[in-house]
Amino acid sequence: MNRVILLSAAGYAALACLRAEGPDIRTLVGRHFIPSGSLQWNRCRVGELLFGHWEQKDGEEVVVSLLAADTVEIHCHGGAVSQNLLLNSLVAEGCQVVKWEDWLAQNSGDAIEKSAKLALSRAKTQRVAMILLDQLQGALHNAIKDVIDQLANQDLQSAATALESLIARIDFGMHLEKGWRVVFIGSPNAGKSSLINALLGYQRSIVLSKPGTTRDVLTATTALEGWPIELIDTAGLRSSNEPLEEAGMRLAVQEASQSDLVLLVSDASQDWTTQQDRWLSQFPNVLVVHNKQDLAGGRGGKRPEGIETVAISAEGLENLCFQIVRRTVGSPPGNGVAIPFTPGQASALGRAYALTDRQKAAEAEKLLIRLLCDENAPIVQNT
Ligand SMILES: Nc1nc2c(ncn2[C@@H]2O[C@H](COP(=O)(O)OP(=O)(O)OP(=O)(O)O)[C@@H](O)[C@H]2O)c(=O)[nH]1
Ligand SMILES: [Mg+2]
Repeated sequence: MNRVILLSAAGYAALACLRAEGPDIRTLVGRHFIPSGSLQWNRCRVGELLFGHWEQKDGEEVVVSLLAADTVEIHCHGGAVSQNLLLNSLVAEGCQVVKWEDWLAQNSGDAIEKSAKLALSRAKTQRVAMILLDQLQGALHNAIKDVIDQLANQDLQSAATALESLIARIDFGMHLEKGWRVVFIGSPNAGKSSLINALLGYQRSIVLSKPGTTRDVLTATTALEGWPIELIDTAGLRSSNEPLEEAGMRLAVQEASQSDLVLLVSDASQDWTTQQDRWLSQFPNVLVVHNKQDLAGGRGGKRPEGIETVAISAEGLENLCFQIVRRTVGSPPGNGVAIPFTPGQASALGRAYALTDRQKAAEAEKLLIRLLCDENAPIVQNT
């Protein structure tokens, strides 16, 4: 069966890449591809690529590469019109369209490799991609394989220690794809939205000198030190009779309790309040920001330790970024380290550790073998 797979993400790339494969694919492509110059498609050798046009001499520009006798890769403009033109021509020739996720699943070695490829396609930053690439190249696979060997040798102590260090990296790994959530809370007008805008470098939140400007929860993702971080702007917290504003504040507290870090933004030109003390103790991971230092003039009474900023001039923002990363990402693992990065891996490692603890080496071993294999692999039966 001849088939075609759109490998590049729609709308994101300047170029699109289609893979076409099957016993007749060379002939089918040849009916639509017109090479430029003197080169001929039927003389093209494996490994060569040709530039030309699709359907007509002045048609869509394409680069066609013969990867194998039955595999062709076609590159065209990244827009939907160009991609669809090529796809439709091949579908009209009887090619089956295969989703790239399915093609990837069929062409990946083990379950971890498959998950790493999928996660890589969604990586928001290069730094995250590098870590997933390590896993794709076998870092996690090898670490699990070592534990399997230790369990097979009845070395439960070493297996448990190795599992403990893998489990310690789960929290980090689970954030790679979704990023870390940082919620900005504080009194109205303290400068929460201004700080977020300054960190993002553009006007995303609504900033006005009237207290109560932000009434909803606004989220923007950015990269700090190469890590994906979600900055969440909330409504200023104060007593209000306005239902809309009250709803906004409820959302703010809800967001804060589900975040990785709460930034308690205060106006340094105002006194520190007992209400702010209450927020400080309400959330487990809070970082205090004393904003509006330009207006503070040594006022503000006794204040807890925190970061001093001036949102409107970006003063103190470098330190703020640094502290946000330290308090969320922490100290990232070095190159080539094994990192579990999916909920399935996390749960299997946790269960294997519990089994090791109960001296059930054989069961733990089976579970980890299953983790390396595809879910449906017949090698090991479900325990
Ligand atoms: N002088 C000075 N003004 C600031 C600073 N940060 C923010 N502002 C100003 O303070 C006002 C309120 O800022 P916002 O960022 O809207 O405050 P907010 O905390 O988001 O307010 P709400 O959404 O109402 O809770 C705006 O006029 C800002 O320009 C600062 O560091 N110094
Ligand atoms: Mg605001």
